[in-house]
Amino acid sequence: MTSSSVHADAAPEADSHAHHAPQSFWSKYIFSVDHKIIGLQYTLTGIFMAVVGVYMSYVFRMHLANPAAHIPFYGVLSPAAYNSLVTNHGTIMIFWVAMPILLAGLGNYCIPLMIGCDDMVFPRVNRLSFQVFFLSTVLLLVGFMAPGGAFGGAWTSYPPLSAKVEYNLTPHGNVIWLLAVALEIVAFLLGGINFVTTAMNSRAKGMKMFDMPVLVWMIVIATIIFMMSVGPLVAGAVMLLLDQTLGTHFFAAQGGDPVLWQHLFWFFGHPEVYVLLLPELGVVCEIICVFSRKPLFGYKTIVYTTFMVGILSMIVWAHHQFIAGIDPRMASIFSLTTIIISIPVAVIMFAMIATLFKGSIEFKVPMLWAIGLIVEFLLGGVTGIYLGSSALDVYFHDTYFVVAHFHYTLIPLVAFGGFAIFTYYFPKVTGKMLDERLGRIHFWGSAIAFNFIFIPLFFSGLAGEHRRIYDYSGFAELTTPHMQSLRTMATHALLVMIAFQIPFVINVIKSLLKGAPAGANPWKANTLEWTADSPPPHGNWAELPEVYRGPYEYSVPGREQDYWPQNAAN
Ligand code: HEM
Ligand SMILES: [Cu+2]
Repeated sequence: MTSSSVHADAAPEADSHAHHAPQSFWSKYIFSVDHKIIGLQYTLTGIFMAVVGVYMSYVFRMHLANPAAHIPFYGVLSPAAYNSLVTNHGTIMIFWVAMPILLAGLGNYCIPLMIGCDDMVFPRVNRLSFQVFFLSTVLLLVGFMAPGGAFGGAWTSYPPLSAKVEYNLTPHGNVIWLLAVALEIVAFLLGGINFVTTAMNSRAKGMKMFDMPVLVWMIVIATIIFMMSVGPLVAGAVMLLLDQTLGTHFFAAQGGDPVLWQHLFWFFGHPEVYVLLLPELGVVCEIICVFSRKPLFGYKTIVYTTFMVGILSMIVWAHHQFIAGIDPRMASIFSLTTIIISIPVAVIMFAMIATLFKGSIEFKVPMLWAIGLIVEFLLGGVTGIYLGSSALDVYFHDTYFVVAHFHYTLIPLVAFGGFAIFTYYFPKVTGKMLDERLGRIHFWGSAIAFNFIFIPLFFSGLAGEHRRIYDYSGFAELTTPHMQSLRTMATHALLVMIAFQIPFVINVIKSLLKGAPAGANPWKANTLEWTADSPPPHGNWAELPEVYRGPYEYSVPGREQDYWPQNAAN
């Protein structure tokens, strides 16, 4: 293992950072090859798209609470616009919010800093990955200006609806949507190459594989799952593009099979949720050790179990096809694998909870979000057990119970996890501390409101309310006052959750302008990123660190300080 300044795609003489420190605004911020800047570019684009995605949910939730009424800051929502808002809300939240913030942004900013090297192995490929991602973002949004409007065939893009213009009525939107998603996938493949090669080849002197922080393991395993599951989807996307543009029949009844797309999509789609879950479990592990001053319980068990999750995540996908006419014997097998995968996830959750046991816990804001994620995600996960049973899914499939279930897993990851990352690393990225009081108001307001958005939707789903329906007036049992009150409660809770983002925005602006200086290690943590300056300079350290121990030596008996940084010689 060489000490760690290897840049395969940079000219050799440019290796010592003093030489190619970026000079102009353009080379420093727009065309940067610095992993930290690229990480922030992904994160800021993701935050912008989160605003777009939440705005879309605001519009269609307002419509559902008050059908056909004028919606403030939008107007009256038409059926076609409803379909394209729901479709692009889902697409954006998964591909343009969760992926750039939880994987690309976090991975780019943290991996080199956590393993003690100056940058990714392929900095220029890294820059290209963001440029392709940015292009895919612009392309997706251009779809809204296309004649006929943006694609409205659902984020799962099932044919024949997605393949035939006479069905989806968006002649250009459907092709633009497909190309944007395909480009986004290319961007993450390019980025993923860097994550795996850098973690494997650029660790600091003395850092063995099992000295790496769990967050790095989680991001590397998530990247491998992504790379292993995305191939069939890319092939499927090419076939769908041919069906859309050249009228081929890959997914049409004449000689093709629409259910084939469902398998290709979910062979990627389900592992994708673990691609989003694992980095968040990594962040939570880091935060709970720091704020309970305890070593991580079962470090190696967590790493091995995560590999298990990775393998099992590849063999559960057909639980999305329980009612698509697949052989019931196959459905039983996928019911079994779906139930089994909850075991390793539970093992990791229990190990995290065991870490807290007898800890001297400090409920700082990052810790509140981390604990909130564990609680809310567990609630969401448990409701998945019902849906994993092929018999029960006959009733639940495509109802709001499903919508509530996956939001109870995805929002804890994206929102609770996203804010945990933001509040934990804000001091490192900016050199300033956030205001704790405003942080607490933001946390409690958002966390409570979140539950009141989706709890009513479990009940409306139980009562048979289907998803993706613009107008319920045709279904007498769905327009009772009770059902309408559930819809209204969900929408009002969303408005409350949006309102509680105001203290967060005030906190960020106030702290950027006059927050207390953070120093290198405000949380007294052990991992290497907290040994670099805040913010870290280009190249991260003047002298690359050397590692003498694992990342979680907290409250070691006999030591005066309750933390022991990995690079402290003694
Ligand atoms: C404040 C936050 C959010 C609210 C209020 C919200 C609300 C909703 C609602 C009500 C639907 C169903 C619409 C329908 O079927 O008619 C929906 C669909 C969806 N949401 Fe969200 N959502 C939020 C955040 C998220 C996040 C963070 C993600 C993922 C990371 C996400 C992913 C999805 C997906 C994939 C769909 C399915 C879209 C489709 O049917 O094509 N949502 N959302
Ligand atoms: Cu699934």
